[in-house]
Amino acid sequence: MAFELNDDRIAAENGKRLKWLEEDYEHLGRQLARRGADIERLTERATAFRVAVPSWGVGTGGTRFARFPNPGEPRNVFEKIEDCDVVFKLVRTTPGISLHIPWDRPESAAELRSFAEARGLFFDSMNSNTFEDQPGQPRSYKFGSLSHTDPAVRRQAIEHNLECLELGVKLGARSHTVWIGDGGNFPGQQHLSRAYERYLQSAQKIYAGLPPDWRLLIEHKMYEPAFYSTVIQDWGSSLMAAQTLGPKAFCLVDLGHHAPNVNIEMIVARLIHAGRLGGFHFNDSKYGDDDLDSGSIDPFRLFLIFNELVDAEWRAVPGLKLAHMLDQSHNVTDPIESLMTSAIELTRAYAQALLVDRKALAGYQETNDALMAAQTLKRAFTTDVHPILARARERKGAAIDPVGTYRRSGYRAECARRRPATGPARSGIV
Ligand code: RM4
Ligand code: MN
Ligand code: MN
Repeated sequence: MAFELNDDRIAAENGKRLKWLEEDYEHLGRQLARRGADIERLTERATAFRVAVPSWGVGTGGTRFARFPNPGEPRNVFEKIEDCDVVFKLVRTTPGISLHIPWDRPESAAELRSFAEARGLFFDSMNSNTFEDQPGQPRSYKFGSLSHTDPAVRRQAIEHNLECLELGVKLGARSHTVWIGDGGNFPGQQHLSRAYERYLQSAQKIYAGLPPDWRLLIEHKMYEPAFYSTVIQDWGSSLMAAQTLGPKAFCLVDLGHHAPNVNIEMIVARLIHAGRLGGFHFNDSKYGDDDLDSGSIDPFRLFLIFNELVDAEWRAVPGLKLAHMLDQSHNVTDPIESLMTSAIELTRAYAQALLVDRKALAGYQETNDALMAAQTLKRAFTTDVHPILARARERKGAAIDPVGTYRRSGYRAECARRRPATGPARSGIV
């Protein structure tokens, strides 16, 4: 099939589905009106929802056992942006791209920026990488980076982060995400307090280099690659660090970075209370940092997280400005399909959270009516908001059926022709 994926193609595909969508939308609109909800208002909010895609998410991921690449994988940052553009065209929720440096370090920042902007895309948060060694790098991160015992290693890690800021300014980014793999595998290997203090001193130097309108996002992770202790292991360490650094430092919650069964929506609520919730890396997991597609394992948890965010909006919590990003590793799917589906799942959780009858919920909470309070959330969660999401996409010129439209476009086959495999590429994914 000849490759074709442009606005006309999407509109033609949409034309075949419009009548059914209108029927479903009208029906849902009548149902919601009976509940006192205005479907048009919900559709507007769903239309405005945005999440950034990770540049590292368009290549096939891998585990420490193997990587099974798809045909036509992107071979450089420009090809990654072409794939991000396809995701964007089909869902129109993902104009932002989060870059990982040095994986995506461009030769010319200006060229990369105009390549993205010509497609209506922009650069969201920058991500530094001091969790692996790059070829030719003078000092090793084997025993840590920002918290390393050797000041020369710390300096190298700080400088890398400052380089990310400099590059980010040229690319038009506005925030920088720092996740470190520092930690230990053995009790006693690291002095737990001193390692944290060294991290804070290094982070202060990065913070001091932040451009005035930027935010520093601190990402915690319980374990991996260090398996006994991790320097920024939880939201407590992250919050203390943000508070120590200053008002431009915030905490980033990656959904996969907690112990199983941890109540992440509680963490979200606490960070909102502290005025330090800065953003998310969305993904889903069953056991650890599985980086599975958002909403694929526990959509109710995702809904409960969005419930906290919508509640904060409803309470008009000041200063809440969140960086929504996907951080996933696609091992068995076409990454473009996973990213589109995940962006839709997030919008779904958001639309469902908007449907919570907050006045009723507050009343049930006040009177300790546990059953009805829970039912109020469940009622919103069990509403099939598909017509709202499809309508929002169709109005933006995106696809009513993104995966179907993508598959019929022949894009992957075209990529396989244009981008012959370059050998057994490394995963570039942790
Ligand atoms: C880490 C963490 C970071 C991501 C790397 C690739 O586990 O989630 O956000 O940049 O993986
Ligand atoms: Mn992450
Ligand atoms: Mn992770």
